Amino acid sequence: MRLWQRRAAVLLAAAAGGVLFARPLLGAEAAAPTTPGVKIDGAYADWRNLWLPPDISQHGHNIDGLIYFLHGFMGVLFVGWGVFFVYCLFRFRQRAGQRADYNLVKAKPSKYAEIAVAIIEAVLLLGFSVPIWASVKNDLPTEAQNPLRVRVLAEQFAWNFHYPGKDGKFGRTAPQFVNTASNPVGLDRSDANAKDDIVSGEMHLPVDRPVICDISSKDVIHSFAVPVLRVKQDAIPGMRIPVWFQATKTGSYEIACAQLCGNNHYSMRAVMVVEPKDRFDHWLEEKSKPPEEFEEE
Ligand SMILES: [Cu+2]
Repeated sequence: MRLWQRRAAVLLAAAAGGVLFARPLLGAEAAAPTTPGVKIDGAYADWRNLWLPPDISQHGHNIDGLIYFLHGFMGVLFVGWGVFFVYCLFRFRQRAGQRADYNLVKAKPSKYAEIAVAIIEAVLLLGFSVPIWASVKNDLPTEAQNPLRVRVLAEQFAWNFHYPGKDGKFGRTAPQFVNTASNPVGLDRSDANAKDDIVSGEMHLPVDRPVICDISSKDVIHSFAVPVLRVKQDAIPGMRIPVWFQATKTGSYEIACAQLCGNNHYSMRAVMVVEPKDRFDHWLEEKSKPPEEFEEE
C-alpha cells in the first residue's frame, strides 16, 4: 500500500468512528424531554428562528446591535483581507528570473488599515461592550422601580425558582432541609418569613416589570441562559450572582443551561412564563396556598 493510500484509509476509519460515536449522542438530543402542553415561543426548532431568536427584553436591542455590527465588521475584514491575500498570491507568484525578497515590506496603506481596525475594536470594547455589560450586570433596578426578586437555584439537572411570597422576604434556607422531591431549595418551614414562600420548577414573571434574579447552584457550575431575554449568567455554588432584565412580551419561553454540567445537561431546561400582572398575581396566590399534603407527612 502506498503512503497516500494508507493515509486515506486512516482518515476514512477516523470519520467512520466519529459518526458511530456521535450517533448515540444525537439520538439522546432528539429525545430531550419537553413539557407537555407548553408551546415554547421563539424555539430554535422553528426554522424562522435560524438567525437570532426573538428579542423580548428591554436591553436586548443593545446586545443585538452589537452582534450585528460585529458580524458586519468581521465580514468586511474577512472579505477585505481575503481579496488582498488572493491579490498577493497572484502578484508575487513564482516567475522565471524573479528572486524572493526576504526584507519586510514597509507599505503605508496596510499600516493605516491595521491602526484603523485597532481603533474600531477599542471603541467597540470601551464605547459599547463595557457600558452595555455594566448596565446589565451592575446597574440593578432601584427599590423605586419595584423590581421582582427571584432566587434561581440550579441543580443537576433542573432549575428551582424561589419567590419571597406576599411579605417580600425570603425565608431561611439551609442545606439540612434540602429534599430533592419536597424541598429542593432547603427552605426552613419553621421560619416565619418562609410561610408564604413559593418554590416552583417553572418560572413565572410579570411583563413590563424589572426582575432581579439571584443565581446560584447546589452542585456544579451551571449557566442560567434565556436566549429571548439576551441573558446568560453562570450559576456558581456558594455564590449568589444577581442579573436583571425586563420582559416586554408575554408568552412561554425556554430557559436553558449553557454550561456543560454533566450527563443530562441537554435535558436541563425550564419554562419561563411571562404574563400580565393580574395573571401573575393569580399564579402567586395559587402557589402560596399552604401545601397541606407535605405538612401531614
Ligand atoms: Cu446545568
